Amino acid sequence: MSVTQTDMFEHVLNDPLLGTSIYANITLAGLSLLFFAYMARNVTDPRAQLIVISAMIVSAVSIVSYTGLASGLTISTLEMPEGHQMAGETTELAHSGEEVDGTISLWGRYLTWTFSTPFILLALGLLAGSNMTKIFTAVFFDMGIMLTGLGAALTTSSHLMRWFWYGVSWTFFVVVLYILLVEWPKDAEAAGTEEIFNLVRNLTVVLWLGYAVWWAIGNEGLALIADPGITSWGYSAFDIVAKYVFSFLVINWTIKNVDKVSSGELYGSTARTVPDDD
Ligand code: RET
Repeated sequence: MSVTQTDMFEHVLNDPLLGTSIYANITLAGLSLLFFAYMARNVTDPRAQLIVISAMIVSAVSIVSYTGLASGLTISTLEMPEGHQMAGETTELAHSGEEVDGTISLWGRYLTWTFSTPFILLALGLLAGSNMTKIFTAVFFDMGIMLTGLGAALTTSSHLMRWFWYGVSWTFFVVVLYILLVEWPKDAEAAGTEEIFNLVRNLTVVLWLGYAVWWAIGNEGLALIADPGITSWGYSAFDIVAKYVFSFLVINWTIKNVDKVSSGELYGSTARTVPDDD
């Protein structure tokens, strides 16, 4: 039997674990957006506004992401290749009790992380007073992490190729980690924002490592956690902290320290320095 989009929609609706992992985040993202808009209502400095907007975009993309999952649009049952722990597995549809081939993949997550996570990095880079080159590099490699992660999730031709994609994704991740752990701390120190930067940077690094490990042990990886509902709740829990708690910390600090971010040089390149008049 082939699985339709309606099947996936109904399955999410009738599987309490999987369903709540999705609906809870739509609710939280919506409430966060309203709350952040209220918090930042008096911010007029454009650079502080850019930090606030970046953080808010993360929640906005999250609503899109989870709506894709809730509607069944970005969920599929995938038949894993030979060698994979879930090869030959079937899934019982929650609404009909019917057994269908394959395991459930919430691949829409990886697709939409491509559009949400760059704004986490933009907020971090702006807080650190980074120049444009480092922000651009972090954003590009970050998008690479997510798109190759999508490749890993959707590849059904070969077990090895799934892990090859995973490895490629990690090489992109190493570049982002380097910027977060080596480059931006220096910038943040120079900008005098190291306290908040280090706090939200630590939160980001720990959680992002969590996502990468979770993929490896979840139903799409080694399937040490074979239940798609539990796998999904893991990401959903990470999302709550990596998106809404992160954004709250960033926005709350920014509205109280507008002076510290407004003077920063976003572009920071030598092209903008005015030559001495002699
Ligand atoms: C994947 C699998 C392939 C290897 C690596 C991964 C890393 C994912 C990360 C995700 C962060 C997501 C966030 C989402 C919030 O909107 C794609 C799981 C390295 C770091 C912060």
